[in-house]
Amino acid sequence: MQTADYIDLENVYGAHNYKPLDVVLCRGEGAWVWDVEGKRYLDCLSSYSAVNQGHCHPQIRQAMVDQAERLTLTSRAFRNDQLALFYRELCELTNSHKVLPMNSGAEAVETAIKIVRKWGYKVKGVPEDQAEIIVCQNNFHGRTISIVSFSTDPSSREGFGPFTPGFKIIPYGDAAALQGAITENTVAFLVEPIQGEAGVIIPPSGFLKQVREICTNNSVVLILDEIQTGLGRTGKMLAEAHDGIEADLTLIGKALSGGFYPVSAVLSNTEVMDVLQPGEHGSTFGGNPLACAVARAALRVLVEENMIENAATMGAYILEKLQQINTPFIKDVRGRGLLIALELTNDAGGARQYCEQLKDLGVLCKETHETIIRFAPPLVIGQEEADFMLGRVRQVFA
Ligand code: IF1
Repeated sequence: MQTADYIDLENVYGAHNYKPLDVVLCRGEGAWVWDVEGKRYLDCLSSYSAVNQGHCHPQIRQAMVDQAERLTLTSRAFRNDQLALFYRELCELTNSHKVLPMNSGAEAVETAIKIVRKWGYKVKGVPEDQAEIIVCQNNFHGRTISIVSFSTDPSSREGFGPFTPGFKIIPYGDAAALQGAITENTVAFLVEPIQGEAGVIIPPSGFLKQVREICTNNSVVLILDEIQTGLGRTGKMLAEAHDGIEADLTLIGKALSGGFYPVSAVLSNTEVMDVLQPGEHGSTFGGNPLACAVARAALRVLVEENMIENAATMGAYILEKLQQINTPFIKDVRGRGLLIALELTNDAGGARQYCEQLKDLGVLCKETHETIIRFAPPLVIGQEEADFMLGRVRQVFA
């Protein structure tokens, strides 16, 4: 079968909820992937930051194979010998007190919403069913009904009502708006340290510090969604470290498994998570031994192979070189670590066509919204690979 055959089959049998680039991949190694025609591409999306460690990292793969031969799933009705070690290693690496393991990012978000609501009623004294959670405009936290209930993106919401109540929306990066939106029923503020889907929007400096203070002063739980920004992507283990703060609840997913398996987690720095009692929350697959073994290896290689430092240095290098590209079609280049966006001017003709051209030149990236190209290569990217990518980007703007 060739590229067109796979695409035809997908169109016939699959739901049409995506519009992917027409490249059919069948192999990956490090920062590179290959399509079914044997053509090689530099992956500058990293499966939306789920393969920070590079594709098919040999040590993560080995951990997965070894564990798959021993034990894959116990359910949480019984204990397994990977979970405790996963908890301890994750807490030590992220300076957290407690972990609640789930599978997808959206599930971690849902879990945090349940925790802070319960905390609001049990500890803060909010009247039953009155808990409010504050979120930001242009947020992206996932696709479940509750999460799209507080999305401001029409295509995420339209036709999916009725929606879950209890959310208030404020502008991103506006600490005064947060202060103004808080009432005695506010239980939490949920925010991305950098808005990914919105186009790599970096808040004004000092925003997260002010947010931290406002949340502390008003007994509001600060939930940072680090599902995309966490685990090295921005050049720190967690993006919160750029602002020298700590969230009360931190959500991670994606790269927690290095792309081998869906693994997510809610991390807690406070007693908030203690409100959950047996039977009140869980998941068949959450915390299973295969997931834990994979995640342990994924975290280990991230640290041992200095991927986070590499994200900081290569990210700064790529950002600087992108900023030097001289073309009337680029409006802004911004980023932190290896989460980088090129925003095009309105007359550039749309980001999609540049992504198509880059694909033909051997670089895979994806537009977000009409005018923004996001570059988020695996954190293992080297100088030569960065130069390969930069050369191709210069070429499409020449
Ligand atoms: C898709 C974007 C990235 C996330 C944050 C929670 C989740 C995500 C900050 C939910 C997921 C994804 C999902 C993916 C596209 C993607 C994405 F373009 F939509 F914004 F990464 F940039 N919080 N992000 O970014 O995690 O339930 O998917 O595991 O195709 O929808 P999930």
